[in-house]
Amino acid sequence: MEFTARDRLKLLGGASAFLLSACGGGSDNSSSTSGIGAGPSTPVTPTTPTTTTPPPTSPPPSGDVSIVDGLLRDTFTNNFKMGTAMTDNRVRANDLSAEIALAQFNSITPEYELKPDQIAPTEGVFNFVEADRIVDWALANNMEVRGHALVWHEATPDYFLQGSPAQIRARLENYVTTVVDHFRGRITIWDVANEVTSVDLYNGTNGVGPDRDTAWFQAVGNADYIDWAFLAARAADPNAQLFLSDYETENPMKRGWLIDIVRRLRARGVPIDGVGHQFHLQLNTDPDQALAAIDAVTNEFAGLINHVTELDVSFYTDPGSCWESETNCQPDVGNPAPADMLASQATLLRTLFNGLMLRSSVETVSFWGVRDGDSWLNESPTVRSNHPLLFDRDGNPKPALLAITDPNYVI
Ligand code: 9MR
Repeated sequence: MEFTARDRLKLLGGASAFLLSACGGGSDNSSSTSGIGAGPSTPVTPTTPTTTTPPPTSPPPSGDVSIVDGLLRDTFTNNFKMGTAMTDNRVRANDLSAEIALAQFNSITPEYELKPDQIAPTEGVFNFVEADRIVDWALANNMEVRGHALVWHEATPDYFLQGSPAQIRARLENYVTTVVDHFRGRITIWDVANEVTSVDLYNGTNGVGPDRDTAWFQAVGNADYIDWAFLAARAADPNAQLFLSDYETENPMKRGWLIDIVRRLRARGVPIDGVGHQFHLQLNTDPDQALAAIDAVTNEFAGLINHVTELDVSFYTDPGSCWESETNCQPDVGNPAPADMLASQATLLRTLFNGLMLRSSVETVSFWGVRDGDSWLNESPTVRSNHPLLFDRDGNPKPALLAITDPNYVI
């Protein structure tokens, strides 16, 4: 008798506190549900069965493993919320990833429904249908919602950038005010500005000081648009937490520029509550550099919150030419994922999570998707199998998940 991942979720949902079987490849078959390493954690409390469905009479296929309902969020309950990106389409399709999200996560970031090209594709016309639906789904299931993102140079219709700086400012303020007001009391966290830090890491020509030379920067003539968005968001909902989020803060140079921008915002009295670190990592990323990014924010700005906003660990380390023109991309590693790479990923994430648990400024850690097949990294920078998340394509927990939730799991 074989069980699909969906079957096992149903069997386990809210009912059992045991692992069905051990994962192949080195697990010690421990069913420990305590946190990783020395960090504070709360053991998973078995919940009262809500169903009379009997447990399976035969074990699932060898090498298969299921996890108890709530294992992820409960492991880190004293440390931070566990989040994932999710789409309204997946929720409506009753996709397995949406089911896993309900069972394992307590923070949701709508992957694109809250972006300007979705909410206001035409000037003056606001469409909140999809955004409302996924936000209300998350709230109905007791999940926090991260609003992503008010200002970004991508997923933004051209009309936003037309006219004089004063016109651009008025349009941006109207957009931010309308959107934040619409979700006031429902969305408590906003990525106000996304990816505004210079990417001038190598060639010295693209950035302007710490600021990224985005279409917004060019249209306005400087980076004041960041200030405008934060001020409007604060005015529209004084209770929402306002974030600046960016990728590659694990790179010391980029991190330094981001810190420069935050320092400037604070010097100007611009309201910012936290920094989001996307952490789109690779197997060869040094997790200590990611932790150093958290520490840099905390050391420089006492009281600022840190979120990990888009975590994934790619199996590829491509040259810049792959991202720019899809040339010299690394060859497809195939599917299923190579065991040694799964182990490297597990080791990296265990070190990262052990460190995150020790840092009290970290309040939410979000993966950018649930199952490997969901990830943007299967198409970017080129079409290829990638395995960057905690669950495989069939919804089975990967070694990385077992490594971060069970200190006794042998990688
Ligand atoms: O994963 C997202 C993809 O589904 C969307 O089509 C795309 C454009 O809206 O955005 C992707 O998410 C990006 C995020 O918003 C910002 N950081 C990089 C993410 C991957 O491109």
